[in-house]
Amino acid sequence: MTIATKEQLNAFVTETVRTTPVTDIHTHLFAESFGDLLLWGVDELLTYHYLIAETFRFRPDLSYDAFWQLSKREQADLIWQTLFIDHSPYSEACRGVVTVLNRLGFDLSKRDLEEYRAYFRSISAGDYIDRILKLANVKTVVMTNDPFDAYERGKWDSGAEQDPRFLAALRVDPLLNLWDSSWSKLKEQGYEVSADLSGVTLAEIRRFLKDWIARMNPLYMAVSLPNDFAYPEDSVRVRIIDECIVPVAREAGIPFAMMIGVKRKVNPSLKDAGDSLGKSDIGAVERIVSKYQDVKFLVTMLSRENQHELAVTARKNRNLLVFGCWWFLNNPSLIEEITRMRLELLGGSVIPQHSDCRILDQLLYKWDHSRAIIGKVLCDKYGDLFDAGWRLEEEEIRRDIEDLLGGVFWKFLGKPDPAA
Ligand code: RAT
Ligand code: ZN
Repeated sequence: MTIATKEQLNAFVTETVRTTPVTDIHTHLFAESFGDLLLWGVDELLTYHYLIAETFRFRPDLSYDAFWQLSKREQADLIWQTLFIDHSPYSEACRGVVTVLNRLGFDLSKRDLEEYRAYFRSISAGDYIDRILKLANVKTVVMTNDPFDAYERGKWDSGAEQDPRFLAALRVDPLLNLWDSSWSKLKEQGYEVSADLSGVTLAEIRRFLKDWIARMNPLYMAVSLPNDFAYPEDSVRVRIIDECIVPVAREAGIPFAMMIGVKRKVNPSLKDAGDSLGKSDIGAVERIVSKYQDVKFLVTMLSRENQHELAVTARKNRNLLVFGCWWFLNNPSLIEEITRMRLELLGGSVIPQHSDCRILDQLLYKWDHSRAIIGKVLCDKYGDLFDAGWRLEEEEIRRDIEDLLGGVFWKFLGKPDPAA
């Protein structure tokens, strides 16, 4: 049906973005068969590392050690008191908890943490996964799978049943960022590697990657890179990228995802909450993607300052697909600015958002909040076309939105969407 008025247009776009199921291309969520790796429930929500950082800002009296010695439940109590009772929870991470509790149907007027906890004791992980995926309207989530994690390796080794809603991504950070300590872990897994990359080391790293690709069937390999990531460079990291990651990505026909711009542990006392960001050199991205035009790269950058040049670089390299508003960018004002700019430069050849959820429940807020902004930006973009006399069919809008929320990813992979 042809859209006849601006009002109809806005209503249709908003509703379609709200109701189109999502493929969430980067999360830290796990299927139920991964046991303790799957985090869910209100105590996990409250102890999300984003909220831990915010709590310390209001509590100069609280020592880091004292906080870390508390049980998870005590930490959650303290965070609830500090961020939700002593102050109003309008930071994005706090607002996220409010959205989740509201979407679960809790009475927020009572602010009764015990009542929320009672619900989580009453439901099984399996039922909760079903409930959240349905409520969030997320059809597939991509996990972050770490073959260096002994607990997770055990889960893969035990051949636990696969859940088709949770797909794998092979994360290789230890290989590229911590080779000095990870080479010996590879050796323990039976690979003939040495610290100085001599002998058969590079071939053995390739064997390691191929073995894990065979076991996990990952959609891509992924790494987070520091803000001073350089390419080319005479370094262990770049040798492993050039001689292991790139050839294996090419052979397996899967992309290499680079998440660039992290400054790890600027405040180690904050543990997971202690990482920061820095502006990176877009030249490094330009050089690697143009050198390997037969390899696909998924790239997201953490600094706001890199966003425009990253979008322009994607215009020049079709093997580069920009994705998501990552981590410190996953805030409404920045999502709006970045999404608007990307759609203006790249049309719909972009993945506007991923959730980065660490806790299952967060799917509700990360997607609710992002969908609202993506919808708003699309209303403006389609509205501009409408004003210029371009008439749109509902089917065309539906197609575009399905692409933005998953189709673009699957087409880039060259694979059919298994949940389509
Ligand atoms: O967003 C986060 O939770 C970060 O701590 C990181 O996990 C980041 O997203 C990453 O994948 O390294
Ligand atoms: Zn992440």
